Amino acid sequence: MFRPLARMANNRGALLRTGNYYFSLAPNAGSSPDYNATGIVSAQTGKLLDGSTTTYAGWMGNGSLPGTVQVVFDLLKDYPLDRINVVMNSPNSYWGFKEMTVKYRSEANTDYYYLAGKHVRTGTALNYAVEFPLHDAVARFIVIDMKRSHAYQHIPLSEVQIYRGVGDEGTNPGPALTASELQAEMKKDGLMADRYGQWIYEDWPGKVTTDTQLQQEYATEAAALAGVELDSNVYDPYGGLKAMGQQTASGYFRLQQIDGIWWFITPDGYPFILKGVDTASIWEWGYGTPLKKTDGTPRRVFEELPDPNVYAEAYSNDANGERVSFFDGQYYEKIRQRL
Ligand SMILES: [Ca+2]
Repeated sequence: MFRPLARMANNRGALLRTGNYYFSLAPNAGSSPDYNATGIVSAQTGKLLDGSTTTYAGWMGNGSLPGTVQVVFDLLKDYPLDRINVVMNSPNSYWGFKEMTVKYRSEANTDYYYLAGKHVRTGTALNYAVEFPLHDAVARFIVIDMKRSHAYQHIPLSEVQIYRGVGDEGTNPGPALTASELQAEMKKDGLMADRYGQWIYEDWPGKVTTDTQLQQEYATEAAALAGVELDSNVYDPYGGLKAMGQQTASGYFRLQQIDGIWWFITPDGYPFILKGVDTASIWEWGYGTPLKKTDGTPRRVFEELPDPNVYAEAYSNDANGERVSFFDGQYYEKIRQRL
């Protein structure tokens, strides 16, 4: 029986052992040859893709070492990926990690996406592995961040199992990144916010996915509020409770004790209960998000920013730095629908 060759070649699940990787900090423990590796390590000879979960790169903790160590992989071209399994087997209880993030990007995409946000270590098992699904997303570059619980914790990294997904591999890839280019990759941000300012990596009821949905929500909200009016049989024009009886109408808001209880009194003389929500103003810059890092370079955490020509009010630049508020951006999007 004859089948087209392409159909027979289903490589889903095949382990990729290709390309190079680079450590942010040379491992000072574990199995050679990664021990003390300060340059590019080949996937063919390194210990992270050697198929053994007992060979590992390790970082001994001490008071002066960075809290986070990183490793970046260059697969040399784009691959569709099924999943990445990061194995961190500890020789004893002094080894482990606190949390881990994994992010990836394809060759053409300049921005990184995180895989499943952030993984926090649970339990105390010495043999630990974290699986990150990619669902055939295309990646050439992968960055793993591993954070210590405290300065003296040792971090092990035994094996990084990169499984191929279904799809086409990249064609005409650029040259392998140099050590300094790989260092630059490790410093890049991962995207966090979508074009509505929402967290990218989770879904929830009501999460906005289209402009049409936002417009519909405004229309629904406007319709719900259209019939709302003050019941003058129950309230005075300031919200004072008529059933409580009228006190002196002084023409201003004031306090008065009635039967031993202090009340707010409206200008018309009716008691009322003051319910306040603090700092809900859309002008409150606590809702703004910094656009730049402390070194002045852009934070690459936004999939798409509000168009500054349409939503100029979403931007501010003052003593707090340059900021964007998606709250304002959405606000003006809604207002625009009303016109
Ligand atoms: Ca290994």
